[in-house]
Amino acid sequence: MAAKFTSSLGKGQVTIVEPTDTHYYQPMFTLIGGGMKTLSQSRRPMKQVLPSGAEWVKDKIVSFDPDNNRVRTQEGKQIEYEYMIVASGVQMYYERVKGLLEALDDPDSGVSTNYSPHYVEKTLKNLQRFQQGNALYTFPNTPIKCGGAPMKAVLIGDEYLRKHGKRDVAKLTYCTGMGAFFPSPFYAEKIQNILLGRGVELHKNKTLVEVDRAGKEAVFQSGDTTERIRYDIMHVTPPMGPVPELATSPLVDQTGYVTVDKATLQHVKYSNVFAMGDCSNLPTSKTAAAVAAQCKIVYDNLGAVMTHKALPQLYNGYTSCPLVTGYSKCLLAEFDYTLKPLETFPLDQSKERSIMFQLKKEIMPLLYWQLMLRGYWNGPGVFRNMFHLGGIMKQQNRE
Ligand code: UQ1
Repeated sequence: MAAKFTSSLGKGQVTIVEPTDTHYYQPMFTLIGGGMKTLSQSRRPMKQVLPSGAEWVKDKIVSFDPDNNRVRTQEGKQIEYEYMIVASGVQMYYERVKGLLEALDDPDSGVSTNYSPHYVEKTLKNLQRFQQGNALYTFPNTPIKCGGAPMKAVLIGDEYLRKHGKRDVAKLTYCTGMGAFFPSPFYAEKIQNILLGRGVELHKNKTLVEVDRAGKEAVFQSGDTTERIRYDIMHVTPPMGPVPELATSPLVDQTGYVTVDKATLQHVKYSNVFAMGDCSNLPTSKTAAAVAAQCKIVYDNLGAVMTHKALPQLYNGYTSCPLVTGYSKCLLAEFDYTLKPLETFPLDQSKERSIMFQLKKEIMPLLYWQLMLRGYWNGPGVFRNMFHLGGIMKQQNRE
């Protein structure tokens, strides 16, 4: 968004408040955990990815004061704005699972998570060291970013163990704290069949609450009952939530996410504020693909606010999950607020395909670095419309 608005408004008109030095292409983390990419391929210096015409304040916002159009930073700066886009993402809350951080920090614990650059490389190490026994995979009871990633970890783990002759001495178990395996029922059924076909034991409504590193046991809660499951290796998806600085601000609802109109992405109370991506309360799945589609909405609608025009764009909730199912195949789920498929390509995307794997592994990173970060990628809507012109029709929003 900074790149887009720097182009249209000119040099010095955009300020980015961003405390970190390094930008990660996080969608690559799943592949790093499987040894298909390296951590260094996923990162760039922040300076290199921010638009040169924008001012970078390398500091952290500690409080939002939207009634006075200003924010305060950790170093004590007050920054005033005419318009603001909030895009702070979500934060990991490791400490909500007792013993989790200690287990992640212990190189020999067998516990990892693909959700962090600090721990993602452990996922591959754990698979390499694994001899036999239980491989556990968890999903918390909070909304998370990339809801497909915990399943990608188990499917890649399964194929790794098969390739190395260890699958028949391994028991793979997947436990989610949620009541469903995937938000879109259409894809949920396909994905559940893939997991069952690979011999993965599946549990719903089972939340990881403690990691007992010494006893190599994971403690789960379902309703009032607790259960201990032994693990040899475990991939944990930590609970996630809004950043605390935002959660205590006037911008959010009781869940801590920024209250925006689900179609226009404009804040419901402060008309000069927009939010996008994971920090918003948009009722869609938190993915980079969703953000890509939201770029056009926010750019055009905020542009209209600046020029006192009616808001022209409405977001349909588009989101996408390239569900990598191993070392060569991928199912490309795409859906909107209705949760029904809204697919780009004129083929059945709910099938595992190697072309989709190549799209995920080779094309998406290029598209992200070269186009999206420069303000030139607004999601695949143009391609979807193109493919569906001229009779290459596939029924959209299938029941
Ligand atoms: C996408 O736009 C996007 O954002 C850059 C992703 O994040 C990495 C994706 O994974 C996907 C699948 C899309 C959607 C793009 C196409 C071509 C379907």
